[in-house]
Amino acid sequence: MVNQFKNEPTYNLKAVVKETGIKPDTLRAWERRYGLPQPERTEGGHRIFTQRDIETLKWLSARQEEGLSISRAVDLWHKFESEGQDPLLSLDYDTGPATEPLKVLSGKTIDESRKAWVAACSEFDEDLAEQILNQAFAQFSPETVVLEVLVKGLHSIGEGWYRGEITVQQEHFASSLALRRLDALIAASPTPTRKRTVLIACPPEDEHTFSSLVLTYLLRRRGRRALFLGANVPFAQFSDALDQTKPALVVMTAQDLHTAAQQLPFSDLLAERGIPFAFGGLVFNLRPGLHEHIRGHLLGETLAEVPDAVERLIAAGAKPPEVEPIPDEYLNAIDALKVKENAVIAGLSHFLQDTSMDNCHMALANLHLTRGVLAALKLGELDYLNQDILWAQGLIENYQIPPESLIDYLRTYGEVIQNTLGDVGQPITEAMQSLIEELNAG
Ligand code: B12
Repeated sequence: MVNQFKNEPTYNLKAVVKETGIKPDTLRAWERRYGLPQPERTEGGHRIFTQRDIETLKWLSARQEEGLSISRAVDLWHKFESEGQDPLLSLDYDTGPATEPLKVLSGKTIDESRKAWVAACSEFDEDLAEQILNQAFAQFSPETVVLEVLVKGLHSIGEGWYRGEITVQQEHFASSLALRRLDALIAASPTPTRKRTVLIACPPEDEHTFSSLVLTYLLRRRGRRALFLGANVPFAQFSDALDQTKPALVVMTAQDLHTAAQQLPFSDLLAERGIPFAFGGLVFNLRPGLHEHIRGHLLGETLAEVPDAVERLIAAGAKPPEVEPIPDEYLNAIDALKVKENAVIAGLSHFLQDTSMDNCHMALANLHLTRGVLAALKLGELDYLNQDILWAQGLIENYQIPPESLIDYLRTYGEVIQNTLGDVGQPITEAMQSLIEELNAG
């Protein structure tokens, strides 16, 4: 039998507990009941484990994460051994008919696992993608696999889509595999040991549930009662959910400017009710300082930081920070744009009908820009639009759309705002001009 893991007894119980996250009592019980693993003893009678023992424990724990009971996981281990296979090198434990020979081998680094997973998803090879994940879970801690394979893998798939190298179908396929695995991990996570609840939600119109699910899982692994409310959570009746769940903290994740602003009514309500509010997501990483406009706490730049940040906030009973009031001219522009949004869109369609822009792109651009403008006004800083425009500029270049169409579009948008809203639309018209200047300069 292949045995690539070192067999010298080297690690004491404390080191093994730290490395595997398995409690000492559980380790002893597995040894007593199943003889798996069976560490040697020092002269003083203390257990001393080999690297292989550690890998065995991680393997058993990974099977539990996948939903197997410990006795079933041990049976599976023995089944491999009885077939002359090393369980640590075997993933093909489907009890159904024989499947294709394994295409991956154990011992990959986590970076290699991620690349292999992304490649398998891009090939729509579901079996292989799943095998790679199973193997990674047997080799590394679940947190490592979630953060290093799923999170970074989806990130690189998203960037590939942006560059025009990955199709929407490949991205959706990879996302759905990642989401499915996270659901299974969450369903199999241990019963909470910490009583107070963390309520997690995506703001209205944010469909990006993946990060919220990751942080739900990370918090559950720490024994925290984390309740995920789902995508696109409406503000209406949110107060009732607070009454029912009495959270110690509410967390929202937002990936773009529009949904960052959608958090504002929630942050105000939570501040009024004295419930701490925290948030994070790509939009905050791309716009330093944006978080200062929301009455809550930024949880950091990465998902890995979230569990510690959450515990710190709960322990401190964090009070909401004060935010600068929004200038009156912005408030007036928001009211006017909301009332006349349909007229603005009709005006844009009229002026753009003879350009190269097709109706579908135009409808998307109108929706995104108007939402972006409203969000930037509500967050008190029209410069936050710059990032969106740079993103749109990169996207259209990557998809070979003529770059001047963006400048034409922004100019028309400014003119339509001027015609429809009059003076009250001045901050928006000026913002369009400065965006055009920036694009021309760059
Ligand atoms: C999967 C995906 C989708 C799926 C979501 C499925 C789901 N249920 O989650 C679907 C198809 C629904 C989708 C839709 C859209 N998407 Co999308 N999507 C993605 C993708 C590929 C992954 C999103 C994700 O889970 N990110 C989490 C991880 C993988 O991303 P990350 O940025 O590396 O995360 C790091 C940090 O940002 C940070 N972080 C992330 N979240 C959080 C949360 C907290 C609390 C903290 C502290 C930190 C943190 O920590 C991570 C590192 O540890 C990204 C690509 C990307 N780069 O993120 C695009 C992306 C987010 N989507 C994007 C866009 C534009 C859209 C759409 C508008 C597309 C469209 N034309 O309709 C819609 C909007 C839908 C909506 N109303 O919300 C853009 C956003 C651009 C921008 N910068 O504003 C991205 C970046 C793609 C791109 N490269 O352009 N999307």
